Amino acid sequence: MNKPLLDVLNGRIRNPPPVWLMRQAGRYLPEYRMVRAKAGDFLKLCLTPELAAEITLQPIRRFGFDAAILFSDILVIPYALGQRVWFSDGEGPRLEPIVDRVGVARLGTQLDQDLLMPIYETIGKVKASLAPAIALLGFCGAPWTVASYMIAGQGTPDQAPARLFAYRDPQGFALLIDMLVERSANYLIRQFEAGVDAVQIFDTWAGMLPAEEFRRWCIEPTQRLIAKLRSEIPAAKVIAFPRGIGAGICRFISDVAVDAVGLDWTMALDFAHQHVPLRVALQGNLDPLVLLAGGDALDRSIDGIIDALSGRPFIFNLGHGVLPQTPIVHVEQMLARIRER
Ligand code: 1CP
Repeated sequence: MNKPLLDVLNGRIRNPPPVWLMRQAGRYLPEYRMVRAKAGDFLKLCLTPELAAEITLQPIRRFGFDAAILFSDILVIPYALGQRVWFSDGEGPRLEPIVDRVGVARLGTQLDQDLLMPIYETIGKVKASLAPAIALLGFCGAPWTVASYMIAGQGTPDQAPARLFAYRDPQGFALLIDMLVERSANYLIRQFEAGVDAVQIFDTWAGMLPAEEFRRWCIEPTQRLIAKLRSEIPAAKVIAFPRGIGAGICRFISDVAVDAVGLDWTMALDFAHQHVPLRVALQGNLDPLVLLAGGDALDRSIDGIIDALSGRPFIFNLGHGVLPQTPIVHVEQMLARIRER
């Protein structure tokens, strides 16, 4: 069956481009807030197949996006490695911080697959009720981004705790990164076996590192993760989202074998178009704030992106996740604009 998003990942140009949004299931949707309120606990939501499948499908029913993304979180990996993880309301995720090498050694050596089983079950359920033209995306966090939460124990503006850890004890930090490479590859392999069509690797904090550390902690581990994934699933389609890397995209693309790269909203599209070879699709990069603002600014931004990238394999998306205050009519306006041009 013909899935526009997979077509693009296979190097073809689609007009209009396929579209999905990072965080397309979430708090801007009243139907999400209802299920979320009933479930109470966010992790429970991720680990209950009926609820996670329902939430994954909500934005597809409402908007008809070209891809569904598994509803889960990047922090289920630390959880399955035995770290304490919880989500306190209004404050975001919390983890028991890993402060030194001893803390790294205390983690489980294997993923607790029993804990992750509900996620693979969710994939099966979603797959069974998804129209054939719609792709199902799995995902994981990149090792650097996941490690940064494991060390800080929470979101931070600059990932200082993980950067300090890596400067003070590079070998100890490498132990954690290597463990995440192995386990995340294993997790993605299981997602493909359960039925996802492609995966996205979220490296939200890739842009926080100096060039040499970017190479060592983002580029190199991500490349190893993908190589390990493809040693089991040779045809695995992979989208990377290394946020905030600017000109670092040149190095990233030459060293990491991805089928598409997600651009954050600060990336200049003429630069990306010029430096990313045509065999790698581009994805992005509408500013989530312009989707919130709506109006002429939204139409102009959409036109600018499509005009810049419609001559190459391209997937329309935001430059980061949908903001909770985003009006639903603006998402409808966006889709109409993309599809009626
Ligand atoms: O209160 C709520 O309802 C929870 C809000 C929420 C949601 C809807 C969190 C907590 N996670 C999610 C879902 C989620 N997270 C998805 C689902 C699929 C989708 O629709 O896109 C995905 C892919 C993620 C991935 C994720 N989690 C990332 C990478 C992408 C990104 O947005 O940068 C990161 C950094 C996280 C950690 C996390 N989980 C939740 C929050 C609020 C955060 C960010 C914490 C911080 O840095 O302050």
